[in-house]
Amino acid sequence: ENGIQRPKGHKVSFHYNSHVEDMHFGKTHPMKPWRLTLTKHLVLGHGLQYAMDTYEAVSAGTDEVRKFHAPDYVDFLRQVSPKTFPELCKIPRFTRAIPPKHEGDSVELGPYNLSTSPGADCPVFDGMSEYLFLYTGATLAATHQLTSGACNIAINWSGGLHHAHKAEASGFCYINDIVLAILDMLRVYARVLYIDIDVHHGDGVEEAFQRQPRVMTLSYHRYGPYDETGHKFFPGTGDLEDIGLKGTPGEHFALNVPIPSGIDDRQYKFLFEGVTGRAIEAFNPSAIVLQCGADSLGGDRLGQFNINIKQHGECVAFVKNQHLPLLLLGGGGYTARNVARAWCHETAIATDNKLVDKVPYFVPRIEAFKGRAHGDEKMYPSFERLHKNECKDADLEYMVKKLEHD
Ligand code: ZLM
Ligand code: CA
Ligand code: ZN
Repeated sequence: ENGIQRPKGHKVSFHYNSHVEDMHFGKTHPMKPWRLTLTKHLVLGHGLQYAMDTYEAVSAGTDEVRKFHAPDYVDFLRQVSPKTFPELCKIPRFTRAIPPKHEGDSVELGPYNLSTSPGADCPVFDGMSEYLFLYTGATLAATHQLTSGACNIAINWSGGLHHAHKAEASGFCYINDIVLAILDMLRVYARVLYIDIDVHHGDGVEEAFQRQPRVMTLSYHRYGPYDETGHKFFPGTGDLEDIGLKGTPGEHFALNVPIPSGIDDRQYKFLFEGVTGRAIEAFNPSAIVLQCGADSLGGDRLGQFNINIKQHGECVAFVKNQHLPLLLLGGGGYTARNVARAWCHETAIATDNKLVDKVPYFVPRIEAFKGRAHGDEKMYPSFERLHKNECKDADLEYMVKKLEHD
């Protein structure tokens, strides 16, 4: 009676394993896997499971992860935990990866940019190894559903970790499930378009395919000085001029849309639909991967954009309307309640459903997460805190001119 129906004319598969929710990056670390609990409960509360095929994910295999990552890095990730970390750091094969110390370093880094210091972006935490291979397993299962033709849209909200490098963790990302998915898709599809609406630059994916004309990467992100301190917004790459590795076949097959803070719905829609539409026209992809990082929403703890869930969802709808095999992945998103609302809304878009205002079925309240949650996290407060910064249309003009030229 909530009116949830299976989509007509296409199939959606949803990949998830609740085990990833139990992980803790550390007390005040911005990445909170329990945002996936909220997402799951909203999806189930609305009855969206009846509109798709749902699959419990299993861990990715070592060999599957080695298709992109260095063998020694994969071995390290398989074995690492807070208990084993000090011993692993002494093994000669791994000590090569320990970066030199610099005066004034606040966190002590171990091999592969991993650390047990409290302030680290990529901490070593309990259950970490299981977590990494599970989110990767979910993405690979979703990919297989697509490439085998079992579905047209496959979803894994626990994936989309776009910063991980071949032999280095970066920005809360350890295994680059996106690169692994695209490598697998290239066995079936002639050309894959990767689109990234996370507020951060999708540097790991761009780097992996910078010489590759069969993959076009397109990232929309905050770019430029973070604040008055002059520090750049992470990861500091993704300039308009970065178009793939010069002198290789991959040149012109990377696109970057650097955006000032405070961009609103209308401006984002204009940029996203204009640039994505042209990219699809020119590249003629056989399949699309969309990283749906929810830290591009207004009010995000790390993000600096002003876009609403409605516009975020319209990006998904625009890509879906291309009627190509589509892999939908998560990514960033640090104000948990908004992440859940966005990804539930986008699950509804993928399955051609409209959600009712109230969740029809019982949904456990946030109180269930006491001890892990910050006191300020409530389930459904109104969505009002927007960033003060305003993005002037003129700030976007230069970019549109440049992109039109290319
Ligand atoms: N310091 N704790 C987005 C990845 C963004 C690099 C500056 C660490 C944080 C942040 C970690 C508990 C995606 C940087 C930051 C402080 C060097 C970033 C631990 C707060 C905390 O309270 C924190 C003590 C931590 C990290 C803030 N880190 C904010 N921004 C970025 C990485 C990932 O959304 O794109 C995809 C999932 N890192 O700015 C520093 C330069 C480390
Ligand atoms: Ca992005
Ligand atoms: Zn992000």
